Order: sequence, then C-alpha cells, then structure tokens
Amino acid sequence: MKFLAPCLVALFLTISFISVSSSSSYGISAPITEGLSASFYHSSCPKVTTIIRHHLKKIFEDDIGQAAGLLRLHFHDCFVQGCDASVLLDGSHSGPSEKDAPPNLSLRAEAFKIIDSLREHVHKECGRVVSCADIVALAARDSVFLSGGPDYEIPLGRKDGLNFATRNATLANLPPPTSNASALLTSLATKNFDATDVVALSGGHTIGISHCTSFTPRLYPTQDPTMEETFANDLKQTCPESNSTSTTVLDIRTPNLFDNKYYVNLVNRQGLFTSDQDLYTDSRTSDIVTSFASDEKLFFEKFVLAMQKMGQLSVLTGGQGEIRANCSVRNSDNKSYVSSVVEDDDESKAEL
Ligand code: HEM
Ligand SMILES: *[C@@H]1O[C@H](CO)[C@@H](O)[C@H](O)[C@H]1NC(C)=O
Ligand SMILES: *[C@@H]1O[C@H](CO)[C@@H](O)[C@H](O)[C@H]1NC(C)=O
Ligand SMILES: *[C@@H]1O[C@H](CO)[C@@H](O)[C@H](O)[C@H]1NC(C)=O
Ligand SMILES: *[C@@H]1O[C@H](CO)[C@@H](O)[C@H](O)[C@H]1NC(C)=O
Ligand SMILES: *[C@@H]1O[C@H](CO)[C@@H](O)[C@H](O)[C@H]1NC(C)=O
Ligand SMILES: CC(=O)N[C@H]1CO[C@H](CO)[C@@H](O)[C@@H]1O
Repeated sequence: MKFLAPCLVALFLTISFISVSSSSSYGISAPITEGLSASFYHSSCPKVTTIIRHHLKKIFEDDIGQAAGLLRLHFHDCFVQGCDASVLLDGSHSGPSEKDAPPNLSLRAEAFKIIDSLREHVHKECGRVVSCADIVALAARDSVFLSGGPDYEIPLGRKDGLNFATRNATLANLPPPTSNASALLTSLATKNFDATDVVALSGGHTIGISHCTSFTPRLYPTQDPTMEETFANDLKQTCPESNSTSTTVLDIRTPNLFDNKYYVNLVNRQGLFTSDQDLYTDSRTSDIVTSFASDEKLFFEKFVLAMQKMGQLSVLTGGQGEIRANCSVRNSDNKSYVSSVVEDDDESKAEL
C-alpha cells in the first residue's frame, strides 16, 4: 500500500499532464458572427473535422510544404470579397477570376486540388452540407496545428459565394510584399485589424516558400540596407537576377515548423519581404515583433485571435450563397440550362 500511493500520485500527475497539454487548444476568443458557430456541423456532419484532419495528416506526411499553400489560400480567400471560397472559382467563360490576378499566380496548384478532394471525402460522408469556404478555413487551421502550431477552434457555417472576385479587387485587397509597415497598417485597418493583428498575421510566414521576384527588389539594383549581409548574399546566390525563377524559404531558421522563429529572423534583419522586415523598423510594430520573438505563447495567442477574426471577414451565412458541389464551379454553372447568366458587371460591384 505504501508503495501504491506514489504510483497513484505519479499516475494522476501523468493523466493531468496529458489533459493539460491536450486542452492547450484555444477556444474562440474573437467575436462570433451571427449565423456561425463552432458546433455548426455537430448534427449534420459530426465527422467533418476528423475527416479533414485525417486526410491532411496523410498528405503532409508526404509533403509538409502543402500546409503553407493551404494557409495562404485561406488568407487570399478571406481578404478578397470575404471568406466565400471565391478564390477557388475557375475563371471560365465569365472572364478572369481571383485566381488570375498576379498575387494568385503563386498560389500552389495542389492547394486547389487538396480542397476539392477534402470536399469529396466530406460530401461522401455527409452529403452536400459542408461549404468549400468552411473546408478552406478548416484546412488552414489544421495546417497550422499539423506544422507544430497552436490548435484552435473556429466558427463554422460559412456559405460559398455566387460572385466572382475581380482581378482589381484582388489587387486592391492583397498588399504586395514591397509594402512598408505604414502601408500594411493602413490597408489592414480597413478590415479592422490593429497593429498586433498585423504583426501576428504576418507570422504566417513562419512556414512556406517564396519566388525570387517577390523579394529581389530588395537586392537589385541596390541592396536594402536593413537586410543582414550574409542573408543578402545567400539570397543573391539563389536569385542571381531580379527575374530568376527559383524559390527560397520564408523562415530560414525553421522553414517547415510553425513557431515564433519568424520574429527572431526579423530581429536579426533576416526577414524576406519588405512587408516583413519593416515591421521591426516601424516604431508602431517593433515592440510587438520583439515580444513575439521572446514569447511564443503570446504569439500563438495573438495569432489565433487574428485568424479567428480573419476567418470571419464578410462571411455569407444562412440563406446567403450556396454549398458548392464542386469547389471550383458555382452550382449554377454546373447545369446545362444555365450558361451565360454571369455578367462581369456584377462582379465589379462585388463588395470589397
Ligand atoms: C500582410 C501582408 C502579406 C503579404 C504582403 C504577403 C506576401 C506574400 C508573398 C509575396 C508570398 C510569396 C509568394 C511567392 O512569391 O511565391 C507569401 C507567401 C506566403 N504567405 Fe503571405 N503575405 C501576407 C500575409 C499573409 C498572411 C496573413 C498569411 C497567413 C496567415 C500568409 C501566409 C503565407 C504563406 C503560408 C506563404 C507561403 C506559401 C507557400 O509556401 O506556398 N501571408 N506571402
Ligand atoms: C481595374 O483597374 C484598372 C487600373 O487601375 C482600371 O483602369 C480599370 O477600370 C479597373 N476595372 C474595373 C472593372 O474596375
Ligand atoms: C511607405 O510606403 C508609402 C507608399 O508606398 C509611401 O508613400 C511612404 O512614404 C512610405 N513610408 C515610409 C515611412 O517609408
Ligand atoms: C531575365 O532578364 C534578363 C534581361 O532582361 C534576360 O536576359 C533573362 O533571360 C531573364 N531571365 C529569366 C529567367 O526570365
Ligand atoms: C470539378 O470541376 C472541375 C472544373 O470544371 C473539374 O475539372 C473537376 O473534374 C471537377 N471535380 C469533380 C470531382 O467532379
Ligand atoms: C456538378 O455537380 C455534381 C453533383 O451534383 C458534381 O459531382 C460534379 O463534380 C459537378 N461538376 C462540375 C463540373 O461542377
Ligand atoms: C491564370 C493563372 O495562371 N491562374 C492560376 C492561379 O493559380 C492556380 C494555382 O496555381 C493555377 O492553377 C491557375 O492556373
């Protein structure tokens, strides 16, 4: 008996440790839009989150890089016309879509295929009840977690949009990597993001890759003085010309791990884009960068909050929009009796 007691104590400690670490997942701290809820599919598709996580885990075992592609896809979807899966629509006869604007040319083609294959699995299990927009949001959430980042809940119940996003709306809503912090703060303030949100969201660049053209303006013709020398020389090797077609990692310390090393890079002047590095230069954001660099928990907490906000930008709910049978095609374009109803004029009136 005297021997058993310490064992029980040890067992208890082990159990409580496990439950503490598994409850280190984050609930929803952002205000929840009317019509959305974390339990939206509890009766109509209780397995949706399990199915998506299961398939992504298998995909990432082969290629963890796909996680970055899926995270970025959600960002592009939400920033342009809201999280309505408009980013997934093929341009087709109705003219160029969000997919065809310059910022999207570098979205990974596989990301689109992964989303529709997830949709196929989910619809096979539950029928056509889960939207593509929710699948994109869940895939981004799981990409963060399966790359080593925080696990967090997100509100669900988004509907898929009926309107194409225009090329112009895409350009106007996705800041270029040449933006300075002022431009980023101004641009994101229009979507109700504050300085902490901006710095936290930029932490998405802790995973993934970039093409040379996104950062060679910092190398040629003149080198950006805020860039650390060795880092700059290595980038010049990778991209000997301003139009080189190679790619490099966004986070030189831990390229595939979702952690706070992105901020450690910035403090060491090893941020890849102007939009990254200037967050450490600008006095409105530099302290936030420093605090995230030294406190990963703080970064995770603020990142989760900002993602929960981003994931609800101009969402369609209830009777708005639809649930697509194929994520790249509107249902009305998937019926022989409809063909030319789509008007580009309608698209340009899309709410920004
Ligand atoms: C705030 C302004 C932002 C700018 C200017 C920006 C810019 C860029 C650029 C230029 C690339 C590389 C594209 C290429 O050349 O291949 C990129 C990649 C990426 N971005 Fe951002 N981004 C921003 C915000 C975000 C946000 C909010 C997230 C997610 C939370 C995010 C996640 C990513 C990821 C994961 C990649 C790597 C994609 C891949 O490996 O396929 N970015 N971003
Ligand atoms: C798109 O932007 C270009 C350049 O700013 C402008 O000339 C054009 O009129 C815009 N198109 C629409 C449909 O708003
Ligand atoms: C930031 O960029 C904007 C637009 O390109 C420019 O007008 C502004 O002067 C820049 N601000 C700083 C502090 O460099
Ligand atoms: C880059 O531009 C130079 C000069 O304009 C050209 O000679 C070269 O072929 C281009 N390289 C690529 C990869 O497009
Ligand atoms: C979805 O639509 C695209 C574009 O029309 C098509 O290539 C793809 O095969 C469709 N997917 C399924 C599962 O039918
Ligand atoms: C059309 O809808 C069916 C389900 O009704 C779906 O299986 C198919 O992938 C869709 N095809 C296209 C091209 O959207
Ligand atoms: C016009 C164009 O090239 N659009 C591309 C947008 O991005 C996706 C994914 O890379 C491509 O499949 C499209 O062709």
